[in-house]
Amino acid sequence: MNKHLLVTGGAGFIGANFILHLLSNSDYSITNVDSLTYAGKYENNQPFEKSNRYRFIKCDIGKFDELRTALDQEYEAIINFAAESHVDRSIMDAAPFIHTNIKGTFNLLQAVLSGKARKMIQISTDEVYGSLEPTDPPFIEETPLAPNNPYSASKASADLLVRSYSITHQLPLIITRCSNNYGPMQHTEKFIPKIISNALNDIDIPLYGDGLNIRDWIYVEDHCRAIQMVLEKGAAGEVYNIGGTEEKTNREVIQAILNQLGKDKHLIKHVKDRKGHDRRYSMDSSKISRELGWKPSVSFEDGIKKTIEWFQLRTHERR
Ligand code: NAD
Ligand code: TDX
Repeated sequence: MNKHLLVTGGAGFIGANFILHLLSNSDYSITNVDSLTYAGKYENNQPFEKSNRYRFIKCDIGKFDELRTALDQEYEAIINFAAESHVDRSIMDAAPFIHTNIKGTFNLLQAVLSGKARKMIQISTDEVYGSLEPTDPPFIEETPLAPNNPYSASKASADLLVRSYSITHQLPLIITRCSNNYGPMQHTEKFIPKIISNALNDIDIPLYGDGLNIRDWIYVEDHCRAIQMVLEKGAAGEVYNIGGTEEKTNREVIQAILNQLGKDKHLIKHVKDRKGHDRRYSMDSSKISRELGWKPSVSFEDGIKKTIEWFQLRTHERR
């Protein structure tokens, strides 16, 4: 018998890739709840819209009255992707981040507490650990939380709520913390899609500060595989770090994409740095590797090729 999952934020980048992944690699049925903000795209769900294992409910997880419409059955698990996810936006206006990332997570925990789901997986981020210097060892699950911007602070707050419900109410809750994702369907406000789409259109590519900030890049499909493993084999109450083991400076990322596209580096435009810009993120994924047998399978070079192909195809289809 197939089991039913409640996926939140499934019209966004990682959520849509995750639903696509599960519909082809499992027999779960999926209810996708998404409020379709600027970041949630109906077209991301078109490939599976007609599947009889899929339904969509438009709802804001920050409003329990709206969420209730999706709680018409008991779910095997809630997988919470829904979030305001862009650091620059959180610097301009943190209010939606508090609403969705904190209040939304609280509402979902209340749903689990009232028996509407057997467990919940909170999709969190490496940013909750703060920033590393280039010579520091990578983040481990025990690294203290030290968020530096309103986005990461809202995600860390959600993680702490999840932890508290897990301990106080003994609920089977799991947190995953992943590094920077890239791949098909990512919003062009984020760094890699912005580089690709600007370069394809010969528009300047803004590079913040000295361009030497480091991110640990992971191809989205590798992240989706990890979440499925956590869903099926993860231990209640645990945190799992997930990283791509592909640390690159922002300059290196731009150069790799420009090389692939045969474009000139004159497109790079140095701009003012992001406020509170974290210097480096790096993940130690040895726990998920040791305990669940996961490791990344797509190299940065191959992942970038696939991502460029997806954006080229989409540009071509829109013409
Ligand atoms: P995204 O911005 O592309 O998608 C977020 C989705 O959530 C959108 O479809 C949006 O409409 C929906 N949403 C926003 N507010 C909502 C609300 N109140 N109710 C219901 N739906 C709402 O984000 P993403 O990059 O796919 O990230 C997904 C999750 O993964 C987030 O929780 C993020 O913190 C986490 N994460 C992202 C990355 C990354 O590199 N993108 C890395 C680690 C963790
Ligand atoms: O135009 C840009 N120029 C630039 O230099 C943009 C959009 C970004 N950058 C830099 C800032 C960062 O050092 O590139 C790096 C990556 O930036 P983002 O794509 O905004 O990602 P980041 O801030 O690292 O956060 C991402 O990873 C962790 C996601 O957006 C989060 O949702 C996730 O939790």
